[in-house]
Amino acid sequence: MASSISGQIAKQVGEAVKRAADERRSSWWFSRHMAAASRAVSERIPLVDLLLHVRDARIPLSSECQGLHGGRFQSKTVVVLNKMDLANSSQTKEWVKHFEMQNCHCFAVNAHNSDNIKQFLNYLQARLRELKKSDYPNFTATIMLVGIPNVGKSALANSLHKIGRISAAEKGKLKHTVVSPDPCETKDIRSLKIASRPNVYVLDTPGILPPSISDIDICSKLALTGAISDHLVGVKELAQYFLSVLNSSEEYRKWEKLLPRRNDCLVIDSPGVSTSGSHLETKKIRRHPSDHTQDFIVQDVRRTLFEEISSHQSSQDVNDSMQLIGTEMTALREAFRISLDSEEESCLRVSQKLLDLYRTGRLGHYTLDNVPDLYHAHQ
Ligand SMILES: Nc1nc2c(ncn2[C@@H]2O[C@H](COP(=O)(O)OP(=O)(O)O)[C@@H](O)[C@H]2O)c(=O)[nH]1
Ligand SMILES: [Mg+2]
Repeated sequence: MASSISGQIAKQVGEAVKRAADERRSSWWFSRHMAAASRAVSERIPLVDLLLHVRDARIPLSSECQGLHGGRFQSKTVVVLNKMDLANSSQTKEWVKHFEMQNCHCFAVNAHNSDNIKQFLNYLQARLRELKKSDYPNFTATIMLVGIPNVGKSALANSLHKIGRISAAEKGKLKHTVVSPDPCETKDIRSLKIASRPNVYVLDTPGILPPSISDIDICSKLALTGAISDHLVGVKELAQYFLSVLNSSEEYRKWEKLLPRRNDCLVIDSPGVSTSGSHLETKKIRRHPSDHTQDFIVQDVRRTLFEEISSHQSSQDVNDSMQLIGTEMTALREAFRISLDSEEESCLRVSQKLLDLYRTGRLGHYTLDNVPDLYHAHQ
Protein backbone atom coordinates (compact mmCIF):
# COMPACT_ATOMS: atom_id res chain seq x y z
CA MET A 1 0.00 0.00 0.00
CA ALA A 2 2.75 2.47 0.91
CA SER A 3 3.96 4.14 -2.26
CA SER A 4 6.79 6.64 -2.24
CA ILE A 5 4.35 9.56 -2.38
CA SER A 6 2.10 8.37 0.43
CA GLY A 7 5.24 7.65 2.46
CA GLN A 8 6.50 11.16 1.78
CA ILE A 9 3.22 12.91 2.60
CA ALA A 10 2.78 10.73 5.69
CA LYS A 11 6.23 11.86 6.82
CA GLN A 12 5.30 15.53 6.41
CA VAL A 13 2.03 15.03 8.29
CA GLY A 14 3.78 13.09 11.06
CA GLU A 15 6.46 15.77 11.39
CA ALA A 16 3.79 18.50 11.65
CA VAL A 17 2.09 16.57 14.48
CA LYS A 18 5.37 16.01 16.26
CA ARG A 19 6.32 19.69 15.93
CA ALA A 20 2.96 20.75 17.37
CA ALA A 21 3.49 18.38 20.28
CA ASP A 22 7.11 19.43 20.87
CA GLU A 23 6.14 23.11 20.85
CA ARG A 24 3.17 22.31 23.13
CA ARG A 25 0.97 24.38 20.84
CA SER A 26 -2.47 25.53 21.95
CA SER A 27 -5.00 22.68 22.19
CA TRP A 28 -2.14 20.23 21.97
CA TRP A 29 -3.48 16.82 22.95
CA PHE A 30 -1.89 16.27 26.35
CA SER A 31 -3.69 18.44 28.89
CA ARG A 32 -3.68 18.30 32.69
CA HIS A 33 -7.07 16.73 32.26
CA MET A 34 -5.55 13.88 30.24
CA ALA A 35 -2.76 13.39 32.79
CA ALA A 36 -5.35 13.10 35.57
CA ALA A 37 -7.47 10.71 33.50
CA SER A 38 -4.42 8.57 32.80
CA ARG A 39 -3.72 8.26 36.56
CA ALA A 40 -7.36 7.51 37.39
CA VAL A 41 -7.57 4.81 34.71
CA SER A 42 -4.24 3.21 35.72
CA GLU A 43 -5.37 3.04 39.37
CA ARG A 44 -8.57 1.23 38.41
CA ILE A 45 -6.92 -1.38 36.18
CA PRO A 46 -6.10 -3.81 39.05
CA LEU A 47 -9.66 -3.49 40.39
CA VAL A 48 -11.70 -4.33 37.30
CA ASP A 49 -12.61 -7.83 36.14
CA LEU A 50 -12.02 -7.27 32.44
CA LEU A 51 -10.01 -4.65 30.61
CA LEU A 52 -11.03 -3.84 27.04
CA HIS A 53 -8.11 -2.21 25.24
CA VAL A 54 -9.99 -0.53 22.40
CA ARG A 55 -8.03 0.17 19.24
CA ASP A 56 -8.90 1.42 15.78
CA ALA A 57 -9.10 -1.56 13.37
CA ARG A 58 -7.54 0.65 10.66
CA ILE A 59 -4.38 1.05 12.78
CA PRO A 60 -4.27 -1.86 15.26
CA LEU A 61 -0.65 -1.17 16.18
CA SER A 62 -0.46 2.63 15.98
CA SER A 63 -3.60 3.01 18.12
CA GLU A 64 -2.14 1.07 21.05
CA CYS A 65 -2.68 2.97 24.28
CA GLN A 66 0.74 3.14 25.87
CA GLY A 67 1.77 4.07 29.37
CA LEU A 68 -1.12 2.47 31.28
CA HIS A 69 1.09 -0.28 32.72
CA GLY A 70 -1.69 -2.73 31.94
CA GLY A 71 0.81 -5.31 30.61
CA ARG A 72 0.73 -7.20 33.93
CA PHE A 73 -2.95 -7.87 33.40
CA GLN A 74 -2.79 -9.59 30.05
CA SER A 75 -4.98 -12.52 31.16
CA LYS A 76 -7.92 -10.20 31.83
CA THR A 77 -7.29 -7.95 28.80
CA VAL A 78 -9.15 -8.16 25.51
CA VAL A 79 -7.81 -6.20 22.53
CA VAL A 80 -10.90 -4.80 20.79
CA LEU A 81 -10.47 -3.79 17.16
CA ASN A 82 -13.34 -1.34 16.81
CA LYS A 83 -14.44 0.40 13.58
CA MET A 84 -13.91 -2.87 11.70
CA ASP A 85 -16.43 -1.56 9.14
CA LEU A 86 -13.84 1.04 8.08
CA ALA A 87 -10.87 -1.33 7.78
CA ASN A 88 -9.92 -3.86 5.11
CA SER A 89 -11.78 -7.00 6.24
CA SER A 90 -9.16 -9.58 5.26
CA GLN A 91 -6.47 -7.57 7.04
CA THR A 92 -8.65 -7.35 10.15
CA LYS A 93 -8.85 -11.17 10.18
CA GLU A 94 -5.07 -11.28 9.89
CA TRP A 95 -4.72 -8.86 12.77
CA VAL A 96 -7.04 -10.90 15.01
CA LYS A 97 -4.94 -14.00 14.21
CA HIS A 98 -1.79 -12.02 14.95
CA PHE A 99 -2.98 -10.97 18.42
CA GLU A 100 -4.16 -14.49 19.23
CA MET A 101 -0.73 -15.83 18.28
CA GLN A 102 0.70 -13.37 20.82
CA ASN A 103 -1.61 -14.97 23.44
CA CYS A 104 -3.87 -11.92 23.53
CA HIS A 105 -7.63 -12.25 23.48
CA CYS A 106 -8.86 -10.21 20.54
CA PHE A 107 -12.28 -9.30 19.15
CA ALA A 108 -13.08 -7.19 16.07
CA VAL A 109 -16.30 -5.19 16.20
CA ASN A 110 -18.35 -2.37 14.73
CA ALA A 111 -19.90 -0.35 17.55
CA HIS A 112 -22.78 0.74 15.32
CA ASN A 113 -23.88 -2.75 14.32
CA SER A 114 -26.32 -4.34 16.78
CA ASP A 115 -25.70 -7.95 15.65
CA ASN A 116 -22.01 -7.38 16.18
CA ILE A 117 -22.64 -5.92 19.62
CA LYS A 118 -24.85 -8.90 20.61
CA GLN A 119 -22.02 -11.27 19.65
CA PHE A 120 -19.55 -9.10 21.54
CA LEU A 121 -21.74 -9.09 24.64
CA ASN A 122 -21.98 -12.91 24.53
CA TYR A 123 -18.22 -13.09 24.13
CA LEU A 124 -17.68 -10.81 27.15
CA GLN A 125 -20.05 -12.85 29.30
CA ALA A 126 -18.24 -16.04 28.29
CA ARG A 127 -14.89 -14.44 29.24
CA LEU A 128 -16.31 -13.39 32.62
CA ARG A 129 -17.66 -16.91 33.25
CA GLU A 130 -14.19 -18.27 32.57
CA LEU A 131 -12.49 -15.74 34.84
CA LYS A 132 -14.96 -16.02 37.71
CA LYS A 133 -15.75 -19.73 37.53
CA SER A 134 -16.16 -20.34 41.25
CA ASP A 135 -18.42 -17.34 41.93
CA TYR A 136 -20.67 -17.73 38.89
CA PRO A 137 -23.37 -16.35 38.73
CA ASN A 138 -23.29 -14.62 42.14
CA PHE A 139 -21.05 -11.70 41.38
CA THR A 140 -21.08 -8.19 40.07
CA ALA A 141 -18.50 -7.64 37.37
CA THR A 142 -16.86 -4.48 36.09
CA ILE A 143 -15.45 -4.11 32.61
CA MET A 144 -13.34 -1.06 31.79
CA LEU A 145 -12.87 0.38 28.29
CA VAL A 146 -9.49 2.03 27.76
CA GLY A 147 -7.80 3.47 24.70
CA ILE A 148 -6.57 6.50 22.85
CA PRO A 149 -9.14 9.21 21.90
CA ASN A 150 -11.72 8.61 19.18
CA VAL A 151 -11.43 4.84 18.83
CA GLY A 152 -15.12 4.45 19.77
CA LYS A 153 -15.03 3.66 23.51
CA SER A 154 -18.14 5.71 24.26
CA ALA A 155 -19.98 4.36 21.21
CA LEU A 156 -19.19 0.82 22.42
CA ALA A 157 -20.31 1.62 25.98
CA ASN A 158 -23.63 3.03 24.72
CA SER A 159 -24.28 0.13 22.34
CA LEU A 160 -23.45 -2.50 24.98
CA HIS A 161 -25.75 -0.71 27.44
CA LYS A 162 -28.57 -0.48 24.90
CA ILE A 163 -28.38 -4.11 23.72
CA GLY A 164 -27.63 -5.46 27.22
CA ARG A 165 -30.70 -3.78 28.71
CA ILE A 166 -33.00 -5.32 26.13
CA SER A 167 -31.80 -8.88 26.75
CA ALA A 168 -31.85 -8.30 30.54
CA ALA A 169 -35.36 -6.75 30.28
CA GLU A 170 -34.13 -3.85 32.44
CA LYS A 171 -36.50 -1.00 33.11
CA GLY A 172 -35.65 2.63 33.82
CA LYS A 173 -34.09 5.42 31.87
CA LEU A 174 -31.57 4.63 29.14
CA LYS A 175 -28.28 6.32 30.00
CA HIS A 176 -25.72 7.43 27.53
CA THR A 177 -22.22 8.81 27.34
CA VAL A 178 -21.05 11.45 24.84
CA VAL A 179 -20.04 10.17 21.40
CA SER A 180 -18.35 12.66 19.11
CA PRO A 181 -16.28 12.72 15.92
CA ASP A 182 -13.92 15.15 17.73
CA PRO A 183 -11.25 13.59 19.94
CA CYS A 184 -11.16 14.10 23.75
CA GLU A 185 -14.89 14.64 24.30
CA THR A 186 -15.24 12.16 27.19
CA LYS A 187 -14.08 13.98 30.31
CA ASP A 188 -14.82 11.57 33.15
CA ILE A 189 -15.31 7.91 33.97
CA ARG A 190 -18.92 6.74 33.63
CA SER A 191 -20.52 3.46 34.48
CA LEU A 192 -23.31 1.84 32.44
CA LYS A 193 -25.06 -1.43 33.22
CA ILE A 194 -24.86 -3.96 30.40
CA ALA A 195 -26.25 -7.18 31.95
CA SER A 196 -28.24 -8.58 34.90
CA ARG A 197 -27.86 -11.88 36.82
CA PRO A 198 -24.92 -11.55 37.04
CA ASN A 199 -24.81 -7.76 37.04
CA VAL A 200 -22.19 -6.42 34.68
CA TYR A 201 -21.15 -2.77 34.44
CA VAL A 202 -19.00 -1.16 31.79
CA LEU A 203 -16.81 1.85 32.60
CA ASP A 204 -16.31 4.37 29.81
CA THR A 205 -13.12 6.40 30.25
CA PRO A 206 -11.48 9.47 28.64
CA GLY A 207 -9.03 8.79 25.80
CA ILE A 208 -5.37 8.73 26.75
CA LEU A 209 -2.30 9.60 24.71
CA PRO A 210 1.30 9.82 25.91
CA PRO A 211 2.77 13.35 26.28
CA SER A 212 5.00 12.74 23.28
CA ILE A 213 5.15 10.27 20.41
CA SER A 214 8.54 9.86 18.80
CA ASP A 215 7.46 7.75 15.84
CA ILE A 216 6.31 10.11 13.05
CA ASP A 217 4.67 7.23 11.17
CA ILE A 218 2.38 6.68 14.16
CA CYS A 219 1.74 10.46 14.43
CA SER A 220 0.58 10.64 10.81
CA LYS A 221 -1.78 7.65 11.14
CA LEU A 222 -3.29 9.02 14.35
CA ALA A 223 -3.91 12.31 12.55
CA LEU A 224 -5.51 10.73 9.48
CA THR A 225 -7.85 8.52 11.48
CA GLY A 226 -8.89 11.45 13.71
CA ALA A 227 -7.35 10.45 17.05
CA ILE A 228 -5.82 13.92 17.34
CA SER A 229 -7.29 17.23 16.23
CA ASP A 230 -7.10 18.04 12.52
CA HIS A 231 -5.92 21.58 13.18
CA LEU A 232 -2.53 20.32 14.47
CA VAL A 233 -1.73 19.36 10.87
CA GLY A 234 -4.33 21.04 8.66
CA VAL A 235 -7.23 19.45 6.77
CA LYS A 236 -5.65 20.13 3.38
CA GLU A 237 -2.53 18.15 4.26
CA LEU A 238 -4.64 15.32 5.72
CA ALA A 239 -6.82 15.18 2.59
CA GLN A 240 -3.70 14.99 0.42
CA TYR A 241 -2.43 12.17 2.60
CA PHE A 242 -5.72 10.32 2.21
CA LEU A 243 -5.62 10.79 -1.58
CA SER A 244 -2.10 9.40 -1.71
CA VAL A 245 -3.32 6.29 0.16
CA LEU A 246 -6.35 5.95 -2.11
CA ASN A 247 -4.32 6.47 -5.31
CA SER A 248 -1.89 3.71 -4.39
CA SER A 249 -4.59 1.20 -3.43
CA GLU A 250 -6.97 -0.87 -5.54
CA GLU A 251 -10.14 0.40 -3.84
CA TYR A 252 -11.04 2.93 -6.55
CA ARG A 253 -11.36 0.15 -9.16
CA LYS A 254 -14.70 -0.83 -7.59
CA TRP A 255 -16.11 2.48 -8.77
CA GLU A 256 -15.67 1.74 -12.47
CA LYS A 257 -19.33 0.70 -12.69
CA LEU A 258 -20.30 4.26 -11.77
CA LEU A 259 -19.04 5.66 -15.05
CA PRO A 260 -21.98 7.16 -16.97
CA ARG A 261 -23.54 4.73 -19.45
CA ARG A 262 -25.55 5.76 -22.47
CA ASN A 263 -28.92 5.01 -20.90
CA ASP A 264 -28.15 6.86 -17.64
CA CYS A 265 -29.80 9.92 -19.07
CA LEU A 266 -33.22 9.28 -20.57
CA VAL A 267 -35.25 11.69 -22.62
CA ILE A 268 -38.92 10.97 -22.25
CA ASP A 269 -41.63 12.41 -24.44
CA SER A 270 -44.48 12.31 -21.99
CA PRO A 271 -47.84 13.47 -23.25
CA GLY A 272 -50.36 14.09 -20.50
CA VAL A 273 -47.88 14.23 -17.60
CA SER A 274 -47.63 17.98 -17.74
CA THR A 275 -49.40 19.62 -14.82
CA SER A 276 -50.72 22.32 -17.13
CA GLY A 277 -51.93 19.58 -19.50
CA SER A 278 -52.01 22.03 -22.41
CA HIS A 279 -48.99 20.89 -24.41
CA LEU A 280 -46.48 18.13 -24.73
CA GLU A 281 -43.53 18.41 -22.41
CA THR A 282 -40.13 16.92 -22.88
CA LYS A 283 -38.70 15.85 -19.57
CA LYS A 284 -35.17 14.84 -18.85
CA ILE A 285 -34.94 12.28 -16.08
CA ARG A 286 -31.57 11.36 -14.67
CA ARG A 287 -31.38 7.86 -13.30
CA HIS A 288 -29.68 7.72 -9.95
CA PRO A 289 -29.25 4.73 -7.64
CA SER A 290 -31.22 6.53 -4.93
CA ASP A 291 -32.86 9.89 -4.55
CA HIS A 292 -30.89 10.94 -1.49
CA THR A 293 -28.83 14.06 -2.25
CA GLN A 294 -25.87 12.88 -0.19
CA ASP A 295 -25.80 9.67 -2.20
CA PHE A 296 -25.60 11.62 -5.46
CA ILE A 297 -22.64 13.50 -4.11
CA VAL A 298 -20.86 10.39 -2.83
CA GLN A 299 -21.38 8.68 -6.20
CA ASP A 300 -20.08 11.76 -8.03
CA VAL A 301 -17.03 11.91 -5.79
CA ARG A 302 -16.27 8.23 -6.43
CA ARG A 303 -16.80 8.61 -10.17
CA THR A 304 -14.58 11.70 -10.28
CA LEU A 305 -11.80 9.94 -8.37
CA PHE A 306 -12.05 6.88 -10.61
CA GLU A 307 -11.82 9.00 -13.75
CA GLU A 308 -8.87 11.01 -12.49
CA ILE A 309 -6.87 8.02 -11.26
CA SER A 310 -7.53 5.80 -14.27
CA SER A 311 -6.68 8.52 -16.78
CA HIS A 312 -3.40 9.24 -15.01
CA GLN A 313 -0.28 7.45 -16.21
CA SER A 314 0.86 5.56 -13.14
CA SER A 315 4.44 6.32 -12.22
CA GLN A 316 6.70 6.30 -9.20
CA ASP A 317 7.61 9.94 -9.77
CA VAL A 318 6.70 12.08 -6.77
CA ASN A 319 5.94 15.17 -8.87
CA ASP A 320 3.56 13.16 -11.05
CA SER A 321 1.78 11.82 -7.99
CA MET A 322 1.46 15.31 -6.51
CA GLN A 323 0.06 16.51 -9.81
CA LEU A 324 -2.61 13.78 -9.71
CA ILE A 325 -3.57 14.87 -6.18
CA GLY A 326 -3.83 18.47 -7.42
CA THR A 327 -6.13 17.58 -10.31
CA GLU A 328 -8.27 15.40 -8.03
CA MET A 329 -8.71 18.29 -5.58
CA THR A 330 -9.77 20.62 -8.40
CA ALA A 331 -12.15 18.10 -9.98
CA LEU A 332 -13.72 17.34 -6.60
CA ARG A 333 -15.00 20.92 -6.28
CA GLU A 334 -17.63 20.17 -8.86
CA ALA A 335 -18.46 16.78 -7.38
CA PHE A 336 -19.00 18.40 -3.97
CA ARG A 337 -20.92 21.33 -5.54
CA ILE A 338 -18.53 23.91 -4.12
CA SER A 339 -18.61 27.26 -5.87
CA LEU A 340 -16.53 29.60 -3.78
CA ASP A 341 -14.46 32.39 -5.28
CA SER A 342 -11.48 31.93 -3.04
CA GLU A 343 -9.16 29.14 -4.14
CA GLU A 344 -7.95 28.59 -0.59
CA GLU A 345 -11.44 28.37 0.87
CA SER A 346 -12.65 25.93 -1.81
CA CYS A 347 -9.63 23.75 -1.18
CA LEU A 348 -10.36 23.67 2.57
CA ARG A 349 -14.02 22.80 1.98
CA VAL A 350 -13.13 19.98 -0.44
CA SER A 351 -10.53 18.67 2.03
CA GLN A 352 -12.95 18.66 4.97
CA LYS A 353 -15.69 16.94 2.98
CA LEU A 354 -13.27 14.37 1.61
CA LEU A 355 -12.00 13.53 5.12
CA ASP A 356 -15.57 13.22 6.39
CA LEU A 357 -16.39 10.70 3.65
CA TYR A 358 -13.20 8.74 4.29
CA ARG A 359 -13.79 8.64 8.05
CA THR A 360 -17.34 7.38 7.62
CA GLY A 361 -16.19 4.58 5.31
CA ARG A 362 -17.75 5.85 2.11
CA LEU A 363 -14.50 5.99 0.15
CA GLY A 364 -13.23 2.47 0.69
CA HIS A 365 -11.67 0.38 3.42
CA TYR A 366 -8.05 0.87 4.28
CA THR A 367 -5.88 -0.72 6.95
CA LEU A 368 -2.86 1.52 7.39
CA ASP A 369 -0.81 -0.77 9.68
CA ASN A 370 0.63 -3.90 8.12
CA VAL A 371 0.52 -7.14 10.09
CA PRO A 372 4.12 -7.86 11.23
CA ASP A 373 5.75 -10.69 9.39
CA LEU A 374 5.88 -13.27 12.19
CA TYR A 375 8.25 -15.57 10.37
CA HIS A 376 10.87 -12.80 10.21
CA ALA A 377 9.98 -11.55 13.68
CA HIS A 378 10.98 -14.97 15.11
CA GLN A 379 14.31 -15.10 13.25
N1 LIG B 1 -17.80 3.67 11.39
C1 LIG B 1 -17.69 3.56 12.70
N2 LIG B 1 -17.66 4.67 13.45
C2 LIG B 1 -17.55 4.53 14.79
C3 LIG B 1 -17.49 3.25 15.41
N3 LIG B 1 -17.38 3.46 16.74
C4 LIG B 1 -17.39 4.79 16.94
N4 LIG B 1 -17.49 5.44 15.77
C5 LIG B 1 -17.49 6.91 15.55
O1 LIG B 1 -16.19 7.38 15.96
C6 LIG B 1 -16.30 8.67 16.57
C7 LIG B 1 -15.67 8.62 17.96
O2 LIG B 1 -16.45 7.77 18.80
P1 LIG B 1 -16.42 7.91 20.38
O3 LIG B 1 -17.23 6.78 20.92
O4 LIG B 1 -16.78 9.29 20.81
O5 LIG B 1 -14.86 7.65 20.65
P2 LIG B 1 -14.07 7.71 22.05
O6 LIG B 1 -13.33 9.00 22.05
O7 LIG B 1 -13.12 6.55 22.01
O8 LIG B 1 -15.07 7.58 23.14
C8 LIG B 1 -17.80 9.00 16.58
O9 LIG B 1 -18.06 9.81 15.46
C9 LIG B 1 -18.46 7.64 16.46
O10 LIG B 1 -19.75 7.72 15.87
C10 LIG B 1 -17.52 2.09 14.57
O11 LIG B 1 -17.43 0.94 15.01
N5 LIG B 1 -17.62 2.31 13.24
MG1 LIG C 1 -15.49 8.91 24.66
